Amino acid sequence: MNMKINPLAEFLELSEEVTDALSCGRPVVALESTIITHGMPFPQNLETAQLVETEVRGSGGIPATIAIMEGRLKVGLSKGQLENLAEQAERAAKASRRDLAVLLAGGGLAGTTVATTMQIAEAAGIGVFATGGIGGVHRGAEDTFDISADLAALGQFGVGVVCAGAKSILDIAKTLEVLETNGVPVLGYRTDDFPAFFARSSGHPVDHRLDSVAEIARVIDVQRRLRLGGVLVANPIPKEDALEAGEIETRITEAILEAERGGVTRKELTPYLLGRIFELTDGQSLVANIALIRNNARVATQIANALCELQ
Ligand code: PSU
Ligand code: MN
Repeated sequence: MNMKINPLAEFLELSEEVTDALSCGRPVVALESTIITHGMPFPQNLETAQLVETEVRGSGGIPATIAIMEGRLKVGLSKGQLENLAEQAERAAKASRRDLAVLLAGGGLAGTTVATTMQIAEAAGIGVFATGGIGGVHRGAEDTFDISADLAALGQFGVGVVCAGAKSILDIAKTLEVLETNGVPVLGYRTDDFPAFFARSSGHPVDHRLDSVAEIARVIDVQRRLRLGGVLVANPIPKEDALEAGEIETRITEAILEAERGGVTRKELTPYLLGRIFELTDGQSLVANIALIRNNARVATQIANALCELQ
């Protein structure tokens, strides 16, 4: 396993349960924690994190929520640690890749983004990761150059990331272009169309449609063995939970305009937009958000299971 030679190993701290599961080839699913610290308000952030872990267990997997605590890379949090992170969200940092060294050197507390979670999951030997939506190319990036580090990480780290596409706070066409540049296969799980988080379709096609978790697991397996980087699995929000596309689009546009007027940029931009969308939809977006993450956790566990069967 590459864990031994990965330089991050020095800072890794796997829970006993995750260590055991990995050593006996049981399915493990990595989960990010920026959604806990910066993606949702308390106490919904804690409730969601717990529901997602329960979803993984219910599908026969072991959840490995990843976060930075006291300068250690935690893989698999105890009940108390998860509660702590959710309650202390206000003082936790948002750890993208450029923040890692500072947080490790200084002993900080942080939620990990998709980028950092992928990096840590790969170092821990975990092949599948479930999240809600990835970061990407922001609208207006031709002026701001605001492109999430998630897109570079997807090209680099050998992990399959199950998401519900990307929120239309992003420029989805440009996001797909950068994924292509970075060599990331975008697989649609039972869909031809890249989903737009709250809506099942963005109007942009995926690279390849695959209708079974076994086929997806085989692609992730080859990608990892050849060290080609990550795989993005796009899993649309369940029909019954999807929001009306026009309605949510109006709210998103409103939130983006407010951010521009308020001069919100850089690492604050994504959390700001997520928070405003939540407020502008009277919490309706949060209900959809929780439903799609649970759905992603379920599919990710099935893929992790199929990956175990290959090995
Ligand atoms: N998009 C969402 N929900 C989220 C995020 C993005 O719909 O919670 C979080 C993820 O952790 C993602 C990060 O990795 O924001 C991207 O932040 P930035 O755009 O600053 O790279
Ligand atoms: Mn950014």
